[in-house]
Parts: sequence; structure tokens; C-alpha cells
Amino acid sequence: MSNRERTFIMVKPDGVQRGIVGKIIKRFEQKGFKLVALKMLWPSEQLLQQHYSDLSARPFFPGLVKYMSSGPVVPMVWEGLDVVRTGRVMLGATNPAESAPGTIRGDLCIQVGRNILHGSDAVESANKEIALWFTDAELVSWTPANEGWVYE
Ligand code: IDP
Ligand code: MG
Repeated sequence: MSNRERTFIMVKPDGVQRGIVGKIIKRFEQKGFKLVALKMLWPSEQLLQQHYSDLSARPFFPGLVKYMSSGPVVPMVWEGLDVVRTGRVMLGATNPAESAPGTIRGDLCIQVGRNILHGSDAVESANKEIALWFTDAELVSWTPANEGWVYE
């Protein structure tokens, strides 16, 4: 486990259109994780097919790609100790009907087909997703003044 672990978090089109990008960023900032990349783009179907390639055989795949390409998204990279696993805990279950209250999905959305954000499920997929959505130059290396407070 490393303080430099990174995860890929992305606000989906419904999260952007509902105006809750700031709320989602705030959850990760308040937790103490470090933002190292952030942008907004309207993703192509081709990029989304790559991003969700593991799910291509699932019946909901065409609808998923259509939903995800329906408007701009806000991909970001967050860094910190065990951030992949903790990030998934913060997101809550995939289906908001089962996401615990207090989690982002549990607090802010209702149905699985509009679950407002994505988070990597393993370090390996995080690294793949970061490389798919960001160039090396877009990943910013910096040290927050409070890093000593976050990690003793
Ligand atoms: P995750 O986003 O929690 O990692 P995955 O199983 O990787 O969940 O599924 C990716 C995305 O596909 C989900 O976040 C959700 O938007 C969508 N999805 C998953 N299962 C269903 C379903 O049964 N119906 C419609 N959409 C689904
Ligand atoms: Mg997933």
C-alpha cells in the first residue's frame, strides 16, 4: 500500500447536468485525498467502449455507452493511501438502491442507469483507466502543505 496510489474517478453526464460536480469533488477533498488531474470533455462512443470493454457482452452495454456519451463528463485522478478501495467505499454500491446512506451514490442518486459517477475497482484497472483518459503531462505532481497532517 502506498501514499502514491491513484484512482480514476469520473462524474458521469447526469452528475454534470445536475450540477453536483463540486459536491463530488468536495467529498474527496474533505476525506484528505489529493487531486492530481481534472478535466471536462464530451467523450466519444469509441472512448467509452474502450473504458467499459469488460462489460461489452452485458445486455445494458449499448444503453450504458449511449448514457455516458450523452453529454460532458469530468474525469479526475485522486491520490492517497489505499485510495482505490476507499474510493469505492465512498462511492457506494453500483445500484443506488443498495448504496448505504452516507455514500455518494447512497446520498445523491436513485437508479443504476443514472448513478452519477465512476470509480476504479482495482489498482490495475485504475492504472489502465488513468492512461486511457489522461496523458502523462496532465498528471500533476505536487505536494500539499498539509501532507504531513494527512500522513503522519
Ligand atoms: P461500477 O460503476 O460500480 O464499477 P460496473 O458493474 O462496473 O459498476 O458497471 C458499470 C456501470 O454500468 C455502472 O456504474 C452503471 O452505470 C452501469 N450498469 C451496471 N449494471 C447495470 C444494470 O443492470 N443496468 C443498467 N446499467 C448498469
Ligand atoms: Mg466498474
